[in-house]
Amino acid sequence: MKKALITGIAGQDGSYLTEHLLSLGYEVFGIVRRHSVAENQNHRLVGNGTNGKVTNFYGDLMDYPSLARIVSEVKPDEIYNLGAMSHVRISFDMPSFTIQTNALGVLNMLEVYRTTVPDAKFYQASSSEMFGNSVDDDGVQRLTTPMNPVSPYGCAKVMGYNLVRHYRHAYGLHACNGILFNHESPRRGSNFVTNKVVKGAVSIKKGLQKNLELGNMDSYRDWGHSKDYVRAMHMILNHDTPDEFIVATGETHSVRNLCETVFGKLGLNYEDYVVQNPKYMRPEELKYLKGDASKANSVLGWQPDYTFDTMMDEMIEHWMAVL
Ligand code: G4F
Repeated sequence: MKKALITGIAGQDGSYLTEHLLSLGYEVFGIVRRHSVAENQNHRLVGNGTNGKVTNFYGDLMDYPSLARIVSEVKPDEIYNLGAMSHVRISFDMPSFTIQTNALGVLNMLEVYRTTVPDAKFYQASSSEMFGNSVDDDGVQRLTTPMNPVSPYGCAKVMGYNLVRHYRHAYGLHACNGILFNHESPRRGSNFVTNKVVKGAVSIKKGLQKNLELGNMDSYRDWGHSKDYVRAMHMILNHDTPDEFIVATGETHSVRNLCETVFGKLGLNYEDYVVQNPKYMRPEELKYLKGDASKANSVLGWQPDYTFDTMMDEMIEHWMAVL
């Protein structure tokens, strides 16, 4: 039985990855940060079939002793470093914490990995936010597109990405980067735009809310489903050679189009309800993302199951049931 250790196991991707790895017969271990509301620590892992099947430890990417203790105890075959401060706008409010967690935290994990279980495999959750406003002439970001991050989050992720490559080359480690474009699901935090729009539109439909306040409506994102993307993580890590891969749908939608689609599916016109609030604008905005996942498609055989439409249907169905 292979052992996988997941940092950030309590997040959207951590919870779907746990389910995927359990279905493949892995023994799964996770690291969770202490939260003052005990129930909030692992609510995504409760009631989805993983109860009692996962061993979680308290730890933190900034707490080297906790990482060293957990890795020596578990001796994982695979490490998935998904832990991060994942909200781009909030990274402008907490730049130092973001850099510490998303850059130095990667360094801490890599050091523990190198010195404790160097024969294991290491996956780093790299991000399309690293590209910033770089885009090739044909309107696509690919592995050769320069990285020009436009947020503390993006800057930190570039450092993590480079550290992983450096550790691979310097120490011969099986350390990989998955550059994942935006990926969503009903488990997405409701302060990210997809779930915020879906939850808001369903609340309006049910008469629970009058309007929805958003920031920039004219940015574009390449939105896939987290369930599809965690499958790619496992494929990336289990490819013969450690490498970099982009995971994306190759389709882009504006936030405005997201609103139009979601409100439209509920028989509403978004223009009647959506208002802009400068509070949700960013000091510098990443305007456009559309990824080229052709290497993941051809080398790994990865393909998404969800489309933008089926993902939105699933998210709407979720909030219709919850609210
Ligand atoms: O949903 P978002 O907050 O996602 P963002 O910033 O693209 O970051 C996500 O994807 C990255 C991959 O590229 C990940 F690395 C990162 O961890 C995270 O998962 O915002 C998407 C777009 C932005 O352009 C934002 O300005 O939606 C725009 N937006 C407009 N109104 C809003 C809002 N975003 C949020 N969160 N809230 C709003 O009210």
